[in-house]
Amino acid sequence: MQQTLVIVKPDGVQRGLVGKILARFEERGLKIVALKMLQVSRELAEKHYAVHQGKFFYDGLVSYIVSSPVVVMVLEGHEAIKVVRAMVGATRPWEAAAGTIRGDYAMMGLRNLIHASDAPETAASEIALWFTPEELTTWTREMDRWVNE
Ligand code: FUP
Repeated sequence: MQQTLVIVKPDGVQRGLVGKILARFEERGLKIVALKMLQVSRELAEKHYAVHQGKFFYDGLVSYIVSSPVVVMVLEGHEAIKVVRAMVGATRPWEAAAGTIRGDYAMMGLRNLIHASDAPETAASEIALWFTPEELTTWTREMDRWVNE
């Protein structure tokens, strides 16, 4: 099973969309293996967005994610990275398809509600950045035999 990191960004928390977003992932069949709410430090934000350093939108991105608490989680499932990215929708919310999280709830630029890892390598490094190994649970979900064959 693959794991991916998802962050409900400040706009998602402020708009009261945490429950709706979590419900989508749970209903799809993804398993939550870690979940917490935190106020992001500038140091963590800079590490998370290191790949965007030097780009015109970098400063805004960092200031934005430290501006208000976020909810961060690790989701697990078959091809979880692709499945979650498809559910999140296009980076630019106005281009995101209806039915995706961004396409249903977001309108503009940085206010795109959610971050999701885009590849196995980034998922591994992002999970290690946001969670300690002790925070990652290993549990058996009873319904899994009905989700995964
Ligand atoms: P995504 O993987 O869809 O979250 O998008 P990226 O990792 O490429 O971008 C991270 C964040 O940078 C986005 F949430 C919004 C911001 N961004 C811009 O503001 N302008 C751009 O041209 C690209 C990204």
